[in-house]
Amino acid sequence: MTGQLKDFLATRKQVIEETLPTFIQKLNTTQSLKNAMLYSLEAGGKRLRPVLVLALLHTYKKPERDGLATACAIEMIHTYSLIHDDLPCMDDDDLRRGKPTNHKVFGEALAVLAGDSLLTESFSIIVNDPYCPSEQKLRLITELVKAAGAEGMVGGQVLDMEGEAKELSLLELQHIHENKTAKLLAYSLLAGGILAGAPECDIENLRKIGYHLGIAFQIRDDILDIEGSEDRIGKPVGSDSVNEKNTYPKLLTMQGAKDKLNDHISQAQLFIKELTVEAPLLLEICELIANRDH
Ligand code: GRG
Repeated sequence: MTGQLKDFLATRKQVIEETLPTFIQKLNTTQSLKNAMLYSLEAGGKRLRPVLVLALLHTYKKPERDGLATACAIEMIHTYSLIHDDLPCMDDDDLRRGKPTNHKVFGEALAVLAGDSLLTESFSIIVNDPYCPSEQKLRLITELVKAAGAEGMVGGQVLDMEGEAKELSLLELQHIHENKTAKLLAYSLLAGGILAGAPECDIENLRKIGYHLGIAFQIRDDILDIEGSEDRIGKPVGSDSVNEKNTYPKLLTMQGAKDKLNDHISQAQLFIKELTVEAPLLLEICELIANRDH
């Protein structure tokens, strides 16, 4: 990773981490709910999705301030999905981001409600963004619903649950992860493009880049569940195999999964080179996704 990318990631992560709690602190609601929301939001994480929004504004030489609210809204939706995914009725995990999961600290009922609030408030954050024109807000929200709802992440989670302990084809696995993981990640790029006023041809390219990066991100996740270090990923390794999950290494062998990951990264980089702007930062982020260790 070049010093420039390292610096970009570190500085933008800090801005996002300073801004995220401000949206929760100002809510006029009970402190116990705010505490449960803040606990998971402040538990760390790579902040990849919000950083991608800011990277797009940077790429189009637009003020990053214009993307900050949407970036935080996406991170809140991502955090809600992790809280719900960890619940006993889903993956039943005790550790997330190196800390006890939300329901272990606050109980199941408050964990469900903290997730619900993070999801709902994220829409309010976009609607109330003072830097974003109304037509952009409408488009941002329409696309967000497609990425995070029944036609996206939630639908993907259901397919994933239904596929457990069944032998899936590669196409079926791809379909699950396109919905469960890739669509929200792709939305981060798309939202950045919309906020930056990118031309329509670029917006369509950003969807393709997001698809390939999202699948690559998931393949790397599957690989890390076998080869990763518990300290780095913040949760036990080997849980996919215990939960009889269908994963890329299981379907393709470890080498096959690594080859597939590289194919998706190359595809993403090809589409990045077709954008109407030079995007060295995005090219480097592709490498980061391919090689991440957490
Ligand atoms: C419960 C509606 C609902 C959806 C859950 C995203 C998801 C769907 C579940 C998470 C399970 C999982 C391990 C998915 C694989 C890819 C993924 C989203 C990993 C976690 O994202 P990171 O690595 O996490 O960006 P950090 O902690 O860095 O933010």
